[in-house]
Amino acid sequence: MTETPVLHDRRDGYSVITLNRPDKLNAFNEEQHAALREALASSGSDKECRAILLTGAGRGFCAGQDLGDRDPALLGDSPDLGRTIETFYNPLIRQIRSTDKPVICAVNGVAAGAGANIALSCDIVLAARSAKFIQAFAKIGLVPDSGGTWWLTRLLGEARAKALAMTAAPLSAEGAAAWGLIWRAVDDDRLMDEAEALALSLARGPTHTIGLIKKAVQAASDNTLDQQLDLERELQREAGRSGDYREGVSAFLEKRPANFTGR
Ligand code: LHQ
Repeated sequence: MTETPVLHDRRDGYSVITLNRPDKLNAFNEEQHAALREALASSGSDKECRAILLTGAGRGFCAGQDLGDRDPALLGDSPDLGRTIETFYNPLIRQIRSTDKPVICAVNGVAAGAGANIALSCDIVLAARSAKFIQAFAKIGLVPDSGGTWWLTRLLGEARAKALAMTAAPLSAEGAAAWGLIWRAVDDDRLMDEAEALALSLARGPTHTIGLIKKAVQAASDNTLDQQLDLERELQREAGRSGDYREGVSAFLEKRPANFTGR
């Protein structure tokens, strides 16, 4: 077992968080959950950190739950997996969705089970061309969790959602990008360069406004158009009072690059 289940690297304006149990394809045990939550929380509260990049060590991104830790043979007659979900996975997904900093996921290899759905909960997902997304749950008699049924249905529609979830068929990175499940598939050897360039550009962007954009887009699918128009009005009011709006317009009028401070 690796000593540090999550690596947390602070870079120039952003942080890189790496799931680090490569021998298990970064499958989650409780230590890895705690370390990831802690790394996300500390990036969230760090004023110098304006974007978060999540990836995996080794050849996989994440194979979901470490099944050795949830082996029914060891759990007794009436295991309560709902408790695992409520204690570990749901808070993690809520944390990723509610941090106002953009979370980029660089899917470096297979993303299976909850690992696929943790990737899909991030704001911008890049995947190595060799990576695959697998809703592996049905293969072990479980239903997709960590928002899987929500992401698949919202992003792909019922037909594809049901087929992927019921068959556990792997979906290639290119297929995921073509279907609109992720942002882009990139060549394997370019993945981290592209992901880091994206993190850096977001870190140098109007961070507060990017948080407002995240809030608006996430609210859109639950809102009517009228509600969304009202929300946009409120968020634009807030963005219009930011220093970055002032700077963005000055830079445009002066034909120079904007120097955003994130406030
Ligand atoms: C693993 C795992 C793994 C342990 C690979 N655990 N060791 C929530 C609530 C509570 C309980 C249940 O779960 C959940 C949420 C979930 O995530 S359920 C879904 C759990 N995940 C899976 O069912 C995926 C299981 N893994 C696989 O199907 C394959 O490993 C994939 C398709 C991901 C990759 O296949 P390969 O590239 O052929 O790699 P491999 O199978 O040879 O795995 C490499 C090693 O990693 C191997 O160990 P070994 O000692 O033999 O080298 C695997 O045993 C280990 N590993 N996933 N989830």
